[in-house]
Amino acid sequence: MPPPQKNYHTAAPEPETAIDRSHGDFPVAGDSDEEVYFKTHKAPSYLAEIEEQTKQFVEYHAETTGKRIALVTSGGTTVPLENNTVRFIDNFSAGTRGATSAEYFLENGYAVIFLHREFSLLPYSRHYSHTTNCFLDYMIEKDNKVEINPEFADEMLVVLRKYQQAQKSNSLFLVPFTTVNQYLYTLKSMSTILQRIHTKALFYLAAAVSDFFLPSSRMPQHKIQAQPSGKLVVDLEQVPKFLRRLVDSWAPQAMIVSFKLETDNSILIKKAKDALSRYQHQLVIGNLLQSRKNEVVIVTPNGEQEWIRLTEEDKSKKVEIESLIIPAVKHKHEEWMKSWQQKSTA
Ligand code: 9Z3
Repeated sequence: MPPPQKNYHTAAPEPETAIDRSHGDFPVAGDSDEEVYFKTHKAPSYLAEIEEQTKQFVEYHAETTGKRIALVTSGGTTVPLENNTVRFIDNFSAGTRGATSAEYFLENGYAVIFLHREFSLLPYSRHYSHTTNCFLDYMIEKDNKVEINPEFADEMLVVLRKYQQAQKSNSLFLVPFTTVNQYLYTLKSMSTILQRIHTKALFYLAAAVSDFFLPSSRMPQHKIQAQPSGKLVVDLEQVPKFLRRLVDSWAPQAMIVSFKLETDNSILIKKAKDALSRYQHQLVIGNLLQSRKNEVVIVTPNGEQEWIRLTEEDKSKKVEIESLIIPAVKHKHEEWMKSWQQKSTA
């Protein structure tokens, strides 16, 4: 009797074509950089709590409002150089793009998870929290009481109403991070939770995440002391390219929009295209450090480029470029959702 058929097979090579082992084995397939990263770096202690709150937020909108959810990342990241951190490396981002975009997502009917660098700008309060817009300048004293300066009151009322509406409708969920490690862990957890709403999730990755970090295995516990050489040499590693994982396994059905920041105009479009072909996501918004508040370019995987620019008239009316970016992104998101629908009915 022939041996019972096995319902699995192995990938063992046929004896006649077997690899000549005398030359030594191929290296065992290694973990990806992201896997190594998560194995060798601890999750922030508060992560479980944030996961629980995120689940509730996502569940609420999935069950009650049916809104799409935009996960907006915003602000810079710090790269600590010591465990008890006295020194760290940081970057310029104040979170203006992220905070402003979050407001326009809310206005365009989205619920927003705002994953932001702690103490960077927040939606709505950003109008009064920056050093050039100190909230105290909006106040006056009258009859021993504090009042809003009538000059600004109308404008403030508009912002206040929008802010309260976002709160009342439970449409804005604020989640802070500080370090690259906290950012990566939180993004990973949230994207997995957002799988619940499939294509209705949109990632808008505006945070300026550091490309380099100091692995925890090499991080000194205490403040770095003066060196005999008189120099401080810092040996950083490359932050793993997590975007690929986000696209192919953490949030495979979500629409993913990343930003590409350059300072040299001549390489911006090429770098945006490279990112799209490398990570296989849906949209890159390119911007230059110098002109980021006045123009951006939206680049799609099929090579289309759409510049969004503020006109002189827009600028004089204080139009914010995000008020033009978000409807364009929303439109692309709608196309993305439709393309999935067509796939599933085909
Ligand atoms: C951006 O390009 C944002 O638009 C800015 C916004 C950080 C320029 P602000 O906070 O600035 O409003 O002052 N964000 C993404 C920057 C980035 O690090 N992108 C990575 C890259 O360029 C890809 S994820 O390689």
